[in-house]
Amino acid sequence: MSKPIYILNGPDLNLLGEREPEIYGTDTLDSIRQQVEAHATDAGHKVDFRQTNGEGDLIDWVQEAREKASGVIINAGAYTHTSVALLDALLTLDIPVIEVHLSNPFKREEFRHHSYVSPAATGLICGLGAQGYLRAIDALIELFNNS
Ligand code: DHK
Repeated sequence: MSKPIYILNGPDLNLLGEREPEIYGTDTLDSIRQQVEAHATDAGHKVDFRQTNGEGDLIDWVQEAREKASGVIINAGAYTHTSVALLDALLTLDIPVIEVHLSNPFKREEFRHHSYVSPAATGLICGLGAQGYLRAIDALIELFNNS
């Protein structure tokens, strides 16, 4: 069995469903996890889906992914816009990384237009809500198949 795809979610994403639904949609994080797991399983892949409010946890998980993951899908929440430490951790990976955002940060406040994750990402999917996670799985599988 190949290594799992790590799906790493940052701060406040545990509140999906309640938090600004007009921006982030009404799906809960648990419902997104179920959709993603079913989608990956159908395609013959395993996922390890996690959420934390801590910057250090995200960095530890990215470091763990160096050995244990086949690819990483990351929605770093607000750390996207603040964390050089997360960028440095992501730059150590030699597996594909897809950055995901439920909303389209480029349509929002100026401070959300800059991402510290993007320079380390193979690709970026934003503005598609929960569907973005499913498209990120598809993108990773395509990348695995082409490598
Ligand atoms: C989630 C957050 O929590 C924000 O801080 C980002 C991102 C956008 C999202 O759209 O998924 O700015």
